[in-house]
Amino acid sequence: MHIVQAGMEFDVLRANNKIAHENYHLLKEHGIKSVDFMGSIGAGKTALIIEIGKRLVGRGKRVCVIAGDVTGDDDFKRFREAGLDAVNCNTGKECHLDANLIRKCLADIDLDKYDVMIIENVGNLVCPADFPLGTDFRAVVVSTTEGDDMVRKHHAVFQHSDVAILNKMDIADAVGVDPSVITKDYNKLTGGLKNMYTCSARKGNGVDEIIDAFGF
Ligand SMILES: Nc1nc2c(ncn2[C@@H]2O[C@H](COP(=O)(O)OP(=O)(O)O)[C@@H](O)[C@H]2O)c(=O)[nH]1
Ligand SMILES: [Mg+2]
Repeated sequence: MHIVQAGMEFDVLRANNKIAHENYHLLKEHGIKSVDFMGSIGAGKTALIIEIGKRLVGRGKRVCVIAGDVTGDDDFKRFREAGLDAVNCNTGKECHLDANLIRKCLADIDLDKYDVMIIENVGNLVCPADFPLGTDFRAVVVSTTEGDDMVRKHHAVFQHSDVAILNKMDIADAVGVDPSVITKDYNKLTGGLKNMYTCSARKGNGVDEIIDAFGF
């Protein structure tokens, strides 16, 4: 029984990776750079994407955001209210986006209109890691309010991400978290090869450095 389940899981992941590959090429054919933002509920993904999106639009980039959520359109509305083009993508009950859902979203978007595609994944530090969507970059956002053990507890999502971000630096003191504990854990996990970006989506500090990391 266990072996059958493992086989099924392997097939699902393989099918996802194949479609992710197709999404990647579709985005490339249209000259679009893309990033998938993963992270817990409340880490500040929406706030950070709005800040990044607005700055990119200010630099003349044409930006589209895909708002991934289990149900509802709260984040989609926040993106639109911030003046960003956005598409809502509900998973129904799944705890992560997958490449097939993104393929369906991309089919409804006029890709010639955009330079940058930003995807907000469903709030979750576990499941999205296994499901690449076909973006150039995968980013993980954690925040000081989640405590100082996020890297130690969630190796996989950090190992599967190109860019790691620690948000809510403005309230680290207030919640009694030392950010250096988190950044040191990340350095240890990545063998010192990569640094974690620190920022405050609320205040705007550190956001330009994250944009530079993507090369948008
Ligand atoms: N103080 C502070 N609050 C933040 C920051 N980023 C996001 N928030 C707040 O944290 C809450 C969750 O943010 P949201 O963007 O919805 O998180 P998401 O669930 O990851 O998309 C909201 O009330 C935000 O205003 C930050 O850098 N500093
Ligand atoms: Mg959100």
